[in-house]
Formats: sequence, C-alpha cells, structure tokens
Amino acid sequence: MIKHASPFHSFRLLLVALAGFALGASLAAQPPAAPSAADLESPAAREARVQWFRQAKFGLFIHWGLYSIPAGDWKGERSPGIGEWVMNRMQIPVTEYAKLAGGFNPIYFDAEAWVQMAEDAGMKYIVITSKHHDGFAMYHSKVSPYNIYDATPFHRDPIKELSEACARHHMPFGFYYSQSQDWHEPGGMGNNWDFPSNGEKSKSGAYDRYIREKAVPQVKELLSNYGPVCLMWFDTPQEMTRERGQVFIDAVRSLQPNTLIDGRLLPGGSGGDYQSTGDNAIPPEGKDGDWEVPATINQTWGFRKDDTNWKSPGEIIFKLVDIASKGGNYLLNVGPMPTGIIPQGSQNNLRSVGRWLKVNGEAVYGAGRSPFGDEFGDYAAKLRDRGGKAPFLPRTDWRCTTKPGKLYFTIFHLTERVGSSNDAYFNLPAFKNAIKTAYLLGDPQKTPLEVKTREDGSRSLVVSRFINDTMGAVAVVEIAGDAVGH
Ligand code: H79
Repeated sequence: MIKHASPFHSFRLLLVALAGFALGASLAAQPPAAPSAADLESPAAREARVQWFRQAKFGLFIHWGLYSIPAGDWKGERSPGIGEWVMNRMQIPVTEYAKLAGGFNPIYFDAEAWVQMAEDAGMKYIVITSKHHDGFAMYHSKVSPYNIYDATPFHRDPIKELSEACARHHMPFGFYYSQSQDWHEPGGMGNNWDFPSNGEKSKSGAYDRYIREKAVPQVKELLSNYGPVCLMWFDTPQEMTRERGQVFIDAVRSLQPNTLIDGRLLPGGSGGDYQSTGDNAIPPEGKDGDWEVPATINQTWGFRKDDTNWKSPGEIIFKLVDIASKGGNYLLNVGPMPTGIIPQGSQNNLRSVGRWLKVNGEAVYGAGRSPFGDEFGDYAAKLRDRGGKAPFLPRTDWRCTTKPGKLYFTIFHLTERVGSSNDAYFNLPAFKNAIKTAYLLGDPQKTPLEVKTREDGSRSLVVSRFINDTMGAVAVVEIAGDAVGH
C-alpha cells in the first residue's frame, strides 16, 4: 500500500490511539482495542475526523462518466439541463445507453496531470464520481461488469491511477457514489422508463436487493482497494430510510473509521459528518457547523460540449472567500471530456485562482468565519419575491475571515477616495480591540498600512485605490486579544 501522509490519516491514528488509550487504561495487559461503533459516532470522534476538512476549504469535484460522450446531445437532439442526466432526460433504454461503453476510450487521461491541476488551483481535496446515477462504475469493480475496466476498450482503472497520484501529492481523495439512484439496475431508484416506479421497487424488495448486492458491496470495494478515502459523497437519497442508510454508515465506519460521510446519505443530512447545501446554493449569511457547497464552474457537472460558460477567476475567488467567511467549504466541479482531458477553459481559470491563493491563501485555509455579518447584505425592507418573502440583497464589497489575533479583510470593492490622491479608505466594521498593525498579504515587506481613527471611534485603513483593479486584495489586521469584541 502507498504511504499516505495527509492530515486525515494522522488524525485517524490519533483517534485510534486515543480510543485505545482510554480502553487500555483499565486493561493494562490487553492490546489496544479498536474503537467501537458508538465511539465512532461520538462528538469527539466526529470532531477529530473533520479537522482536515475544516482546514481545507477548497476542493475539486470531478464528474466523469459515459455521459461525457453524448455531452448533452442524443441522436442529434439537444438534451437540456445537466449533462450527466442525459440518460434520464432522453429516457434512453438501459441496453442502448450501455453501448456507449464500447466507444469510451479516454486515451489522454493522465491522473498525474489532474492532481497537479488541483494542486496548482490551491485545492486541498479531490472527490470524483465513482458511480453516478447512470450506474456505470468508473473503476474496476468485481461486483458488476458494468465498469470502465471490463466494459470499455480503455481497460484501465482511472480511480486506481488517481488514488496513486493523490498519494504522491498528499492530496486527500474521496468518492462520489450514487447510493440511491441507479438507472442501470431494475432495483435502483430513478429509472421508471425501463423499470417499475420507485415506490414499487421499495415495497417489492428490489431496492433492498440492489443496496445489498450492488451499492454496499461497491462502497466496500472503494474503501478497500484505493488507500485512504477522505470522504464518501452520497447524493439524492430516495426511499432512503434510517435502516437502509445505516448499512452504508456501517460499511464506511468498519473499513475506514476516519472517512467523512457527506450530508446527502439520508434525507436532512442525518448520519453525515457535515452538512451539504443544495447544488450551487451558497447560504446568504454565516452558518454554524461544518458544511460544504457543491458547485459547478459552468452550468453542468458532466461535460457538455455547448457549455463553456466558465466562472471567471474573480467570480470563483469571491465565492470561495464568501463561503469561507460564512464558515463553509467550496467543492468546485470540472467535467472532463471523453478524451480524458479537463476542458482548457476551466483549467485556466482554476490555475488563476491558484495563483491568487499562493499570495492570499492564509486568509482562506484554516480560517474561521466572520465575526461581523453586515457585510453579507440584508433582507430587503420593501421588496417581496413571488412567494411574498423579502429577498436577500447581497453586498459584495468585502469579506472577513479570522485566525486567533488576526482579521483578514478581503477587499473586492472600495468606494471612498482619500481626496484626489490614489489612496482610498477601507472602512473597518466596528470592534473594540486595539489594532496592533495592518498590512496587505500581497506585500512581502508587510509595510504597515495607515489606520485612520475618527472622533466617533470609527476606523479606516488607508490603501491604494487600485485595489479595485485586483481580484481581491487581503488586508490583515492584527488585533489585541484573540477574537474581536463588539
Ligand atoms: O451530481 C450532480 C447532479 O447530477 C446531482 N447532484 C450534483 C452534485 C443531482 N441529482 N439530482 N439533482 C442534482 C437535481 C435534479 C434536478 C432535476 Fe432535472 C430537475 C432532475 C429532473 C428535473 C435537471 C433538470 C436535471 C434534469 C432536468
């Protein structure tokens, strides 16, 4: 097995050691016992497991499968919506969709290049579709021959190659696995054009058979054959009861007790180690606990040849800092082509984000959420949406992240010039602490910024007005005390 020194691995060792110590203290002569199932669901165990995730903030999601071949078209017809849903949208019969495998030969696939790109982008973990709703396994599964190794001329296991490249880069690696929907199987949820309805499958025992004979055994393969798995990303729980979900939880905990479970195994996120927001759904304000926003870089997850609407580096940086300042992680997706290449436009923009993070990453990785809140915006006073509710009107001038004794203000837009000079004021929100020093992360000399204090106590940093021409400049404010007082 490959040596893997990523943080989640050492936390697992710590956890096992701690549990072993606690049990071992009263049974001095016994070898340390493995933690029991109950220990693994304790708040302390979850807290230890989630540490690396809390530091990471920015991950790469990869949606890759047979759907990258039709890429949004089926028999000359354009299928609207997200590319990986083409089988569903066009009601393609199982036997016909399965024929795509015979033409899947991504000879330009290069695991090293993908992981290098994630690293260049400043991303700290990778999650790839091991099996999406279409039911096709992107790894060499012994459970079902409907997989990339057995059913395609490619005859390679890209997940194996990626796991090895990730190990070389100390890049935490995890799997998306569609536990509930499987349009290839008579018992899986979602395919009601070839098979009976979800409700019937749930009642007849077909769904439980699918879970027992395909989904859980495949999840076990993924946790057994690819080294440390940082997280399992389940999705769209349908007819997923607590009992059914528990079988997946047991599989994960028994094979890799330190693997995180996302918030979509069961409805409402129960059983998970962190919450998942809706797809592309950034909460309007700060949010407690550990959570993640899964998001697209264009409008689709799986590759579509008509979608090159890449979010710009500036948009991605804003979303990343926005999410971090609200307390969450950003899991940003790319959709590789059937050649094995990640579309160049998405690569370029991610690498630009990485260059920004090289300078400003201190404000993101391991940073805590904003102690303020007014900067996020406000609910409209008079405006009402169609549901009669006040819409949230976001403000985008700046965001704040924190570390003990430090406030990081990422400034996206300055409004107030200082006279007619090239200086501008960045008006600080109110807080009681004295300011020890302030400087820009982009300034290697850390030249102290002038702090202007007015009679009413309000304070501003004096910065260059040309900050408005950047993708966000970070001003560090070092304060007396660990945290702000209001
Ligand atoms: O894996 C990605 C999506 O395929 C998956 N979650 C992310 C991470 C996902 N599964 N379901 N959904 C997202 C929501 C489905 C929305 C739908 Fe539709 C609306 C399905 C049918 C109507 C969009 C529009 C897809 C087809 C038409």
